[in-house]
Amino acid sequence: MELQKSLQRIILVELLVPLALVLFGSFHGVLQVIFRAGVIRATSFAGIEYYQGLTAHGVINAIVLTAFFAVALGHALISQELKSRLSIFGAGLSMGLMLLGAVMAAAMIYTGQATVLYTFYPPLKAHPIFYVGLVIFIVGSWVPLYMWVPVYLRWRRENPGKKTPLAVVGMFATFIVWQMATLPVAFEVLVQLVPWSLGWTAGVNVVLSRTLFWFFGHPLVYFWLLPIYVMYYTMLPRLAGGKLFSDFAGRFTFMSLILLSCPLGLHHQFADPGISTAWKGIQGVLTMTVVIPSLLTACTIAASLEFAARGRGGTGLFAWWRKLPYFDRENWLFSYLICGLVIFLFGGITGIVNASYNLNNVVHNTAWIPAHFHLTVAGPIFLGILGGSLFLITGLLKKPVVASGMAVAVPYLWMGGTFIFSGGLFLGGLRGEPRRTNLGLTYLNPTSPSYRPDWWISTHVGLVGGLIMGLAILIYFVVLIRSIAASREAAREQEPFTIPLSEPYHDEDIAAVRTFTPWVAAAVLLCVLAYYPPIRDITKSNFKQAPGYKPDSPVAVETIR
Ligand code: HAS
Repeated sequence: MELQKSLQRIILVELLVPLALVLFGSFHGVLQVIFRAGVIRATSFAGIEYYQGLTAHGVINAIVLTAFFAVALGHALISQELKSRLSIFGAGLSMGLMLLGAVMAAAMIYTGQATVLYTFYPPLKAHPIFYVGLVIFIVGSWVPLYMWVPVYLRWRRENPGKKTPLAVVGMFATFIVWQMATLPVAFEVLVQLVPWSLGWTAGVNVVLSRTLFWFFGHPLVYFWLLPIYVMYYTMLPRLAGGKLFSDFAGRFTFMSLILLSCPLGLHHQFADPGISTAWKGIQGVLTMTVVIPSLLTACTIAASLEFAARGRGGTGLFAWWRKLPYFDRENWLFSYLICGLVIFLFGGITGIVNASYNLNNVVHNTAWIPAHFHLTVAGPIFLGILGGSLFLITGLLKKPVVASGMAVAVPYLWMGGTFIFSGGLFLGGLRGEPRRTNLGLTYLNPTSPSYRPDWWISTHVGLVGGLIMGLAILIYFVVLIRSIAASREAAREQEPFTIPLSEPYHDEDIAAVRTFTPWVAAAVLLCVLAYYPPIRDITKSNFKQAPGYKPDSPVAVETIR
């Protein structure tokens, strides 16, 4: 069944608009490494302040791009796999709200009225329009789940006893996690930040805001990861020429991420005052449990790749790796997914370091942390989105991918750049180099009393990596624009566009992963157990209400209006 024409147009807008913004987001990323290496020794460049650019970089790349991609991929997969038409009104409403919210937030960032970084927690203070824009964006991203539920229930009635397609399970898991995660942040924004930014309240309980933010912020990373896991489980084995080793492993991973994504955000606050060490310790242990679905994914995907490689004549204990289609131009999407997996091995290991309560003291708020998250969100997630978007855009437009050799080069260049960039940041982080700091003004400035010559190597290694990443993005856009400009392919025009999905090798049917209800109920219960005691302690503590600040000044600001 071909996707409805109007849905196709909505999906195209949801992919193309954020990708266009990524040009700005990436430009600010490249500027970051230049500032940090001390090549630019100024508070601003081209009229954009250092922290303003950092805010745009984080909000565009980590929030706007990821959420739009999840919605677009979800629409395509749910419609295709349930062979159902979706509500165009619902899809259009969701797109309209998300675009409006993104434009409001971007306008405030670029006019210098929302320099609050992507975490937007107080005492950094933004214009009310920024917060209202965020709320509208989030509400828009809630709509798809409520559109898909009736479609899914109808499918279940019409297909009694049939297993829900794995891709559908994965997309529902993504948006259930998103729904649960966004409730606390909606409370933070509506009850604390909007009244404060309007000047109705004098200050904010910062510890409460940070806790509500990280209640959202950690599941946010699984909201980013889940659509990419959907691609790993349902598309990668087929792209490799094989089958998914275990269907159960996929279902268990998706269900267990519903259960485990939310109740562990305190591992971002190991260094915060006002929260007992007992609850930090408990959530630290829970953080280690969320590693399990990812380790299961590593084993299952490796087994699926081995099955495919042996089918292509691969032999030996490890030599079969050589038979995978790493550089196949016809199968260019494989390279985006495999490079993401290789990067994620290192992102995952460094996440386990961060989650260890004692080791976290060494790396917290240092350059180590952005090194970790560029091997996760800027690794598998970003490459999955770049590859997935190019695939969907050209597929829906029935156009060929022009310069497919260049398309294959992008993920390898990006992977090399990311490893070099993150290598520099890891090294710097272990030597105490701070994150979110315009190092060129002070620590990388030989005339400053704070000069740290021992940070020169790490920041310059980071600079080289960042420039390579910037080059990879430019090449990607050359491929994308040339492909969009190419003529339609006659052969493709005859065929309906479908996303190629893998068959399972082991098709287990296990009752525990058949329905969402017990997993969602357990997840809600676990969240209450994990968060009620620390939030009660915070609200009973006598914290002073903090006034607003800007990131580059130690002096409190008046209400920004
Ligand atoms: Fe994290 C901070 C712990 C995963 C993103 N994380 C961050 C921040 C971001 C982020 C953005 O406990 C910074 C937030 C800020 O601005 O302050 N993280 C973890 C842990 C995991 C983890 C335990 N993080 C992610 C993912 C992210 C992400 C995924 C984005 C999508 N992280 C932390 C902690 C902090 C933190 C602390 C706070 C630190 C602080 O002090 O501020 C785990 O989920 C990781 C599990 C993953 C694995 C890897 C499995 C490997 C796979 C690949 C297999 C490869 C194959 C192919 C098969 C165990 C699936 C091989 C092929 C060949 C050819 C070899």
